[in-house]
Amino acid sequence: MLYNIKMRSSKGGPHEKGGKHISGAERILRDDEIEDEIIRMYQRALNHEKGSVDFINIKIQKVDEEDIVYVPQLSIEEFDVKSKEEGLKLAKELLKESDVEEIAIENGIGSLLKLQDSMHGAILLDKDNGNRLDDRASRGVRATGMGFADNFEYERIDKINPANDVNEEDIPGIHFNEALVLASKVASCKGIIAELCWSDDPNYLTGYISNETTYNRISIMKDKGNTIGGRIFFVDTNLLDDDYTLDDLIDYLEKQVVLIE
Ligand code: PML
Repeated sequence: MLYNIKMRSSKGGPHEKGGKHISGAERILRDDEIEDEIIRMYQRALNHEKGSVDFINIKIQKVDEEDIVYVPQLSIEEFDVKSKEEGLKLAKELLKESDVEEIAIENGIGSLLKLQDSMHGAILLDKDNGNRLDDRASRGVRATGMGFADNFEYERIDKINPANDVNEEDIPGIHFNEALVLASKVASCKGIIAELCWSDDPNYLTGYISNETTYNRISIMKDKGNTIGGRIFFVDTNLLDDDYTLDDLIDYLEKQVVLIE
């Protein structure tokens, strides 16, 4: 039996009542793995670099095995840069190689740089003209319902980046592992051709550009101390039609359970 375990924490009340998002995590686990993970998530919510919380929600939901889709993990490329400027320049090149048009690249990076607060989910942008496609304002579209098919991967993939001066909640590489799982699910979503992301954790400077095959990890994409991060999903609207609409694409991101192999 498999279960989806989700944690979200905030300050100033629950997210839906205007609380500020502090942290979130998600796993898909067997029943015998749940207890330890709940304690880890609770501790992680309590001890976060972004500050103390007054709301923690931990949800456990059974997953029907016949509803699971299995998709491959993206391959990983690592780029070591010396500054945010170099990182953002490289990000633009990688997005261009991923078939995102210049105007959409500028809008995507500009949208993240202009955020006044971190978003809970992602902004969906048209990869050709850079127009925003979702109507979710600062909430965005949250990709959820994913995990490694083999949870041992969370311990095995250990890629610590010295640029990030963070306490990784006793699980080395946790940011990376979780982002890799999310990006692999997003890459499997019909219509999405690329993703841009950097973290809202003030001491975590690494970000990535992923596309349909590769997770391109860039060592520095923002200034140290910056608590604002987010995600942009670039959508090829030519792949949408009456049988597969933007709502179907969003449903896949939000509801389809996906395990990464
Ligand atoms: C996040 O915190 O959600 C973003 C994490 C980005 C991880 C980048 C990496 O280490 O590869």
